[in-house]
Amino acid sequence: ECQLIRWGPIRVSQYACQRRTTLDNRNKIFTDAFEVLVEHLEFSDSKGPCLAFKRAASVLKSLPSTLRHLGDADGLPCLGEHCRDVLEAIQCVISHQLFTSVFGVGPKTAEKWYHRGLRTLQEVVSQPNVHLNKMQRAGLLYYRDISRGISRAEADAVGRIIAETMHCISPSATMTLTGGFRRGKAFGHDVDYILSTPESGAEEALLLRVIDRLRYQGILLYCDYQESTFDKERIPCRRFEAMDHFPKCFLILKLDAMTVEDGGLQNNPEDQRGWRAVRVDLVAPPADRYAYTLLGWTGSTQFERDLRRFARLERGMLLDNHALYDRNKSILLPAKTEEDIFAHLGLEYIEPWQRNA
Ligand code: 8DG
Ligand code: MN
Ligand code: MN
Repeated sequence: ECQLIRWGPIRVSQYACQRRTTLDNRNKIFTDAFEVLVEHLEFSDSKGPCLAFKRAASVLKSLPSTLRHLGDADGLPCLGEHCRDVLEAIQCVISHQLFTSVFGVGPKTAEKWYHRGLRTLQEVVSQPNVHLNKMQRAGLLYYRDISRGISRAEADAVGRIIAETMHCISPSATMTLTGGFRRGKAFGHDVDYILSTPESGAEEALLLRVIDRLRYQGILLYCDYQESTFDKERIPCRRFEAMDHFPKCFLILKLDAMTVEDGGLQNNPEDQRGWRAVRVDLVAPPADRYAYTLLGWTGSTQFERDLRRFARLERGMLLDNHALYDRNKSILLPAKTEEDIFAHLGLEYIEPWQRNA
């Protein structure tokens, strides 16, 4: 009689013919990865671990539950050290993706939670000794809505609400769609807008009043306001800074279904609330910084990174959301439009929808 290894309440054989394996694979995320590795190895000369990976994947397919912790694999047949390393790497990546998908959670927090043995958002919420800041609490509270993505129709509805609110305060203020939607994306994780006043200096007050009015309308679910730290004397910045110094806010707004043009919210069909939460970013640069901010906030992140790298390495210039500086001539280069900045850099103009790098 061959050996059936005890694994929790069940016994697992090393032979597939002694296991019951249905199509209901609870460990698909791992078995897919093992199968990719096998295909990769079959191309190269090191076919050695191929069979081991195939056996490991097969054992995982037979299990009644998902392996969340490395220790869950203890006692399983066909899962040697090499296979367990692969398993652990995948578990780590999955947790990282899940945790950083929460508004307010970055790589450091994600790593901390992973090392504390947390694997699901349910576990994070129900652990009494996990400290959550205000942003993370909001991120978890509205997680289902926020992780669903925003459609173009919803983004347009958000735009109409902000524009109306802003024009009540200041008829001459302007609003520009930026971020992924400006690049033509059909879905986004948030909606990004630049608010601007014709005269430099009035923008921060405008942004604060817009936030106040959104709160008064009862649609401000969360607001992280970051005041201006912009100092004209300190440009250009020597170091690369991911964040700019302009007044901005990271919001969660309550979007009513009635305000969405095609009537459709990106909600679950069983969701009958008639509203959803949406992430909205607003930034308010001084009027003379508008072009740099528009270029910086339009993205994509990789496009921006390479634009700055090109400026530095090919032109000896420093570009950020605040300014463009020519190091050789020691002058700041003025720009009213994105076209002006491309021209200063000696680059052909690239349209926003061509910046999805
Ligand atoms: P998505 O929302 O559809 O996922 O894509 P996205 O619109 O390209 O990404 P994003 O995370 O909304 O960021 C839009 C751009 O804004 C991106 O290129 C980075 C840029 N950005 C800055 N400064 C700042 C800042 O201070 N905070 C944030 N969140 N983004 C900034 O240039
Ligand atoms: Mn965006
Ligand atoms: Mn954004």
